[in-house]
Amino acid sequence: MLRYVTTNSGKVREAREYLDAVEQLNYDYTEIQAAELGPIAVRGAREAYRHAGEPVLVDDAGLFVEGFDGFPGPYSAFVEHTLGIETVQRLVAREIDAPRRASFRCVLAYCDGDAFDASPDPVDREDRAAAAAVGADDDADDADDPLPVKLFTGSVRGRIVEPRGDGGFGYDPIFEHDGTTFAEMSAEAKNAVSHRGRAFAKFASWYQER
Ligand code: ITT
Ligand code: NA
Repeated sequence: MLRYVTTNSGKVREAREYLDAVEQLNYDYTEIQAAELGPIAVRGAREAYRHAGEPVLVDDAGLFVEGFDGFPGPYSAFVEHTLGIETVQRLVAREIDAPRRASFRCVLAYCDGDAFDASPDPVDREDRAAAAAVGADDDADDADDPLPVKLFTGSVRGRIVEPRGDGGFGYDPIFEHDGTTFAEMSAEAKNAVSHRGRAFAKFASWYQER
């Protein structure tokens, strides 16, 4: 049984479209402080696997505002809970000129205790490049942890706008993609273009083979 390790039920709703068998494991693994999502997800997946003793999938995501050099990025959850998304939107509106570009990124980290086939498939190649981009290889202080973790990534570009819509979760009301905020989209429409949808589409096809 695959455990999707998250405290966020919004993530679980979206994952269900790709994996109907997925079971949420509401476990708050340690999130290390890092400038990128990759090392946070890798460390989290190892800790969650050691905790659960069965296959786990960890999802680390964030909102990266271009004009703020990627902030809040890996600190998105902390910033959502301290400032709130409306304050983030007002700060962006005050400090950054339109079009106020931003992107959502998602890193899925899978661990089942076994090693992975090294033969590169197309998804592998794409994700290895993306994993390098999210800094998954820079994690010097646990480079000697032998537990293998496989990463799948997804991202989507958009812009920060005044809040609209009441679907989705987190920063969805202030993130507009092609004229529609993520909170104005159905879960299916969001999945079709979102960071998480893209990462899950890759993960699901790989996982079905495994
Ligand atoms: P877990 O770590 O337990 O999975 P979390 O909500 O803390 O849950 P993250 O650490 O990945 O998740 O933090 C991601 C932050 O970015 C958090 O504030 C989310 O609300 C937000 N976020 C992630 N994916 C999002 C999405 O698809 N739409 C809107 N906001 C999102
Ligand atoms: Na978290």
